[in-house]
Amino acid sequence: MIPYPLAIPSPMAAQLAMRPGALILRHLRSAGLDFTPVDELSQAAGIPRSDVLRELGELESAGFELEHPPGTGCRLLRRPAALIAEDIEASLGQGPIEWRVQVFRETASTNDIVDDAGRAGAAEGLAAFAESQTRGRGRLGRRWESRPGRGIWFSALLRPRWRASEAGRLTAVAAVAVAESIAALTELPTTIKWPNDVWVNGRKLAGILTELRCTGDGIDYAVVGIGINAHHQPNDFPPKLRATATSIAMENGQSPHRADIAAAVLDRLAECCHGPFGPIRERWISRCFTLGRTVELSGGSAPLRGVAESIDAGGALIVRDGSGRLRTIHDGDVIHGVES
Ligand code: BT5
Repeated sequence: MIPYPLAIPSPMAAQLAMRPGALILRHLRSAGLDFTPVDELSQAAGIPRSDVLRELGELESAGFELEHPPGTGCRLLRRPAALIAEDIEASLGQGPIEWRVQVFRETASTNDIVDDAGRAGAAEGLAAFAESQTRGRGRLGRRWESRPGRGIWFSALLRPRWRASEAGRLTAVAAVAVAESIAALTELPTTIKWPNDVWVNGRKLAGILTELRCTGDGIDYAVVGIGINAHHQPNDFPPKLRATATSIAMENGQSPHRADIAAAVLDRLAECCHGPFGPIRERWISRCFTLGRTVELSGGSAPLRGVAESIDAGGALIVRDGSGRLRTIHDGDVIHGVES
């Protein structure tokens, strides 16, 4: 597991507020192509001048192209294509969660990193990203293909004050956050397939894996793992996925910078988790193409065929079965368009 740059992958590191490098980047970005004096950067980041110079050096070694001739100040010319924690943090808005971002070059699964932190008592708001996952996973032990550098693979630590029976909301809010963020950045017509997929034009663009630990009737912590295909071309997917998977670049011609997508999703995830679920449920319903269709369910619960009618206040799917009875489904796989 190799963190980058210099982030310590421990719950302790996760308690720190936004890094000085992120504050410097944010300030440089807002100045555009104007030079910013080092003293001003020192004030913006709350660190001494000498530390600003060290931070600038670290940003350069992470791939940021900076210009800082002696006595003139500094300006930002280019950001690297790689995912950098400071870059994501600098792109975040001000929301109800203060995200603490870590980026790993390679790890088994970002869900494991965040689960360890959650179990050790870390506060809500840790977001662990990886350029590459060697054992990225989906639900029910399935594999998640995490082509290095092509996608956004991350997990967020949340501690929602919801009952355990409302845990289905987590996947729903994450799906809304992903679908809306990508639609806002690209205008792609993103849709949601219950319970955890984001699709574009009939193919899977993103998946969500929610894992949680409950205490009694409440949720102690939740790990919301999100995988978004960004820069993939068809050959980046294994042959068996080429007919069903897609990426932002494949649908849109190109992808926004992954740090901007990541920050947009984190901002929306915080907003959706901390607001009332009612309006989020409405947003979910307006994007979901599972509703109103005849579906066949397998996986989580006993096999069932019926018409998907809605989701309830806990995020579960409501299906009317062949005998007209309403059934509440908490997990499973959906096949659409089955004749009843
Ligand atoms: C999911 O499971 O869709 C959840 C995916 C969550 C991935 C994230 S990445 C960060 C975090 N760390 C992890 O280890 N996981 C999370 P499920 O609904 O079970 O779908 C899995 C199925 O999607 C596979 O069986 C394949 O058919 C398909 N699939 C695998 N990789 C894909 C990809 N990159 N794009 C589209 N489809 C994929």
